[in-house]
Amino acid sequence: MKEVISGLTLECIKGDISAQHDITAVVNAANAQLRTGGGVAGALHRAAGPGLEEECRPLAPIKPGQAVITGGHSLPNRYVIHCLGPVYGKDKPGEELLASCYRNALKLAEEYGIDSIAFPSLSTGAFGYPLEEASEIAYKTVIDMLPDLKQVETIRFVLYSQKDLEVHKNVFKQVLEEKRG
Ligand code: AR6
Repeated sequence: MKEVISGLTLECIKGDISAQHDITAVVNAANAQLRTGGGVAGALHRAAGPGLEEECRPLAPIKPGQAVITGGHSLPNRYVIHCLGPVYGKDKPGEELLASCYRNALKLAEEYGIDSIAFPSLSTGAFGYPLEEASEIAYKTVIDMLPDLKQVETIRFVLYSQKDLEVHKNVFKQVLEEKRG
């Protein structure tokens, strides 16, 4: 699903975050230590190679809601933006911390002149955030920021399964309807 809003393209697709060849910056669902892990972090660190963990070391630890940027190493992307999402039910307020991840990642993208950015569904794997709730926060936060973005032209959500993509599509439509009244 793809929509042009305030001149920017916002889309959601099924895919692997470590294989987004046409995107300048990919977002990592990081851990506080910015080390490799399961899910998204595992896929990105594997594809990037050991240089990514090395570059990450002096930037760690990060706090929930925070975002830091590194190079992409062997990934097809110039940059990786690492976000630490909240652990559901533990890091509070979860909604605000999750929204901060999306806001801080987009702020970094603007600072670095990044034209395209791809997000995974932060916090919805190992960190246990219910997908529907998390995706509502993601779309509301991103759509609210669109009018202020000068560098970013494309924002993509990459979902790992068809089921997750369907949830995202529905929430995306719903949030758009609410915003457009
Ligand atoms: N591409 C796109 N999405 C993916 C991929 C992939 N290759 N792999 C998993 N997903 P998670 P979190 C989906 O656990 O919840 C890590 O081990 C997955 O289905 O990667 O923020 C870190 O080290 C889920 O919907 O991130 C941290 O300790 C979503 O991406 C912790 O897990 C996020 O799942 C971070 O947990």
